Amino acid sequence: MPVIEKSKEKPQRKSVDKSINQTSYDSSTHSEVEKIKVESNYLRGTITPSLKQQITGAVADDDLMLIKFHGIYQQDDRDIRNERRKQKLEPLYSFMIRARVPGGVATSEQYIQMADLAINYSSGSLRLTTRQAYQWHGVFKRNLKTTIAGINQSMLDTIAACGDVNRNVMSNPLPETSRIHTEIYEWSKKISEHLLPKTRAYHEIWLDGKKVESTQEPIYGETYLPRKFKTAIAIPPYNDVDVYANDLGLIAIVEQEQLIGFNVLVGGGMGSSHGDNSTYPRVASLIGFCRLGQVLAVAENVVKVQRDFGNREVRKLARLKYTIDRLGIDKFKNKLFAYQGFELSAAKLFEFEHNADRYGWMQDENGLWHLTLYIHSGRIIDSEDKKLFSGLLEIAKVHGGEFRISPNQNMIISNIQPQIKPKVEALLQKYQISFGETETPARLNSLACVAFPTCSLAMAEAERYLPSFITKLEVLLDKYDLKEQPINVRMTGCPNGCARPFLGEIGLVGKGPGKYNLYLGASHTGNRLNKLYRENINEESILQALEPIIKDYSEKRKLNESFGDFVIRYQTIKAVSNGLDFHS
Ligand code: SRM
Ligand code: SF4
Repeated sequence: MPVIEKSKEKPQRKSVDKSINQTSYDSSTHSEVEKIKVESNYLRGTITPSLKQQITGAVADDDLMLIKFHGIYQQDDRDIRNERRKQKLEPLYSFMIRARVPGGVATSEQYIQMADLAINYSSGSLRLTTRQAYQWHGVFKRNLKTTIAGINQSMLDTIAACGDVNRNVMSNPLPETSRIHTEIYEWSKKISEHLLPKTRAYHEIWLDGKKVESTQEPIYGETYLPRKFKTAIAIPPYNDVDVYANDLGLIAIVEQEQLIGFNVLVGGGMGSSHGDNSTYPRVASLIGFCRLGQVLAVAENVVKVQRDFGNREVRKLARLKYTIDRLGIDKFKNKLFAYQGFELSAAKLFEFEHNADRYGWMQDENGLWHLTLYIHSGRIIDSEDKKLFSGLLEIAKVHGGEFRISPNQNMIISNIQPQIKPKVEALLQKYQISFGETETPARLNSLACVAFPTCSLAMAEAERYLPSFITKLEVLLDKYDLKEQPINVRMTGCPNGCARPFLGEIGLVGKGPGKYNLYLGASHTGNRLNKLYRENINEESILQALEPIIKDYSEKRKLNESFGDFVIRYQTIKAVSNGLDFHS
């Protein structure tokens, strides 16, 4: 069934209400982070002296927040944290760097440069993220500037890859219909550029750029946004970007093979805190349709409404989803229309099939080849049985096309000329890299966040645990003749939701070491949240809880009924159509 929500309003111009800018800092109510931002001189803070300070591997406390805007997180190796504490050593600090890669697209040349930086300055691996970005883990403070400069030399950057600004703009990575895909990719770049912070701090600090005294931030102002902001563009029928999990989601509308505009979704997000029902995941609300010429204005003004009405007192309630639920969707729309000076028209019909990736070889309408490789949790690393890091680097040297990251942490070797295809195939064989043809759909559809040892917020394992959990799940699925059934499993080490676990047909969210909350009932298309089924249970109990449901699914499902839809129809769990019902 097509998903549709019609807007009742007719498009008409409105004037902007000039009295609605509430960005100024209020020390009596605003959070400490707001103070750091406002006093940072547009994200400069004391980062430069912090980098020079040799007595510690860390940066100054206030700079911890500011370096995120430059695409950098300070971390420490949690596997050895206690040991170092016992030895009275400071934690082994290092930094995670995240590149901004709109649409996840990099040329082969850029890929080679990024792999070289991984070899020279980080842990020797690259991490593909759930938002189509590259991450380097384990970069020491002394190597930060060189690594950032290297990323910039490859014509990529790390600006706004994190922080209270618009992050990497995602778009559908597989260029099946290459012309439409190219257009969408261009939009993801344009939106990303349009919403970049304008401060020159990044260039001054990391690239030794000339100091500029006055900085203007016409979109963000000096306090930037109350919280992170995320944008994605989906091209139906594929929702591989998980468009409903974004603050701003755009759904490409193609009529008679022409891209005519976008349906607009607002207020998606995954993050929540265990035991705090004021926080919840939310799927974004569909508020209308905009033409191509309007999309930058829509993106800018959704950001501006959030800038002015988002919660600056309590950070955990600061995302756009809470702003919208606090204001009410109609009031939010009215404000948006007033800011942008026009209304959206009624949303157009669209339909999604699923939110997973399509693996293997695909030839586009221009005769170019694209290969989607399954990469476990996006970790590009050499292991005993698979030389993934070395193999991809060698492929990049012969291929001359592109590497595209999928929002499901996989890699697409893209735009391969027909005459190069045999060379790529030979290298895949040489380095024992399969594209997933030997894996079950359950494994291919699974996602795990980074969690231990680098993530400071992890409560349980995810990336390191998922493979063995899936092996056990596969045994269960096999027992009930479901081994070929695509069920998407999403696991995270905490409820922040980095692998979008609340959109998993089976969601596992870390509660403590070896313990997870089990969630069931999300749709296979990414437009319905799951719900808590069992709390704080270990592997044995998870499998025990799942077995009777899997058995029923095997025996009683309708033709083509997904696991997520079955557990709702079979009343194993209540459907959650609205984030506010997540805990009820
Ligand atoms: Fe995330 C924080 C990793 C996608 C929601 N996320 C973190 C940090 C930086 C931990 C921290 O703040 O110290 C993690 C670093 C771990 C590490 O060692 O690399 C981290 N998030 C990731 C990545 C790498 C997970 C992955 O396995 O790929 C993803 C990087 C995406 C990117 O390229 O930008 C990643 N994070 C997400 C997503 C998925 C998405 O955006 O589609 C979400 C849920 C969507 C959303 O934002 O609501 C997500 N991350 C969070 C949150 C909760 C935000 C909230 O609204 O409550 C945090 C914690 C925070 O911001 O305070 C967080
Ligand atoms: Fe870390 Fe939690 Fe995100 Fe996993 S979900 S990467 S544990 S913040």
